[in-house]
Amino acid sequence: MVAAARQLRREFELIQMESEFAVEEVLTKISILRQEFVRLRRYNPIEHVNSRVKTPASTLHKAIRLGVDPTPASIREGVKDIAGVRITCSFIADTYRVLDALTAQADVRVLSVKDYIKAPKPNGYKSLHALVEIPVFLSTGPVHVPVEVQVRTIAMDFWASLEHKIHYKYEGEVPPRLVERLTAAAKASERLDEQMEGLYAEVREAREPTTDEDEEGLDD
Ligand code: 0O2
Repeated sequence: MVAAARQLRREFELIQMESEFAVEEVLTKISILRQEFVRLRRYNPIEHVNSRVKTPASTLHKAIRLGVDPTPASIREGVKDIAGVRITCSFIADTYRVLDALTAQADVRVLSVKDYIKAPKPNGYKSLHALVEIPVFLSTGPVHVPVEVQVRTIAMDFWASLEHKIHYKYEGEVPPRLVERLTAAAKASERLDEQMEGLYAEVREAREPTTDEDEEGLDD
């Protein structure tokens, strides 16, 4: 009994450890892409990057919510977002640009892509989600670990983090007046993104870069 419990704990620790390594791999990839953009194109499309690995308790909670058997084997099969990386970009065009550059890499296997920018969730949530699989090289050989990558603009991120707080505060039962105001705020953030992108395009045109490599960043 004790041996079985120890074995179970070890397997959960392994899932946790592999997820942490996979996050490190993705963060390295993003850092390299960011540096390449800055050094060769003098443009930084990435504002900031966050990552997290779900705790075993939160993973179990998610497994139960999804109806996945709370065993290590079933969790590996059924809970794909234990590792998560969120990239916040300046402009909408950058979100697609960055995700394309990341998912085009030979060792990144794309399992699914959800475009909540083109098709926002009914509550107004916008973001690009890609579920990718990354090889992590352990002493025992490679393991392929899923990572959920979310890419969004600063305005989308601002809205999502507030919505997340409200959602948790009301445990999912958000009062209709707040839902209404959140929907209005989502529309406002959409307009802000459009205005910022328009402004940026105008500044870029005024600077008249001749090639993609000549592109000038405003902030780097
Ligand atoms: P956390 O704490 O951020 O990890 P599922 O993965 O089954 O829960 P779904 O809809 O199939 O749900 O997956 P989807 O659409 O890819 O969304 C998964 C993650 O996107 C969520 O993870 C959130 O991080 C984010 N997300 C999705 N919808 C919303 C939303 O309406 N508001 C906000 N603020 N975030 C959202 P978790 O595991 O739910 O949470």
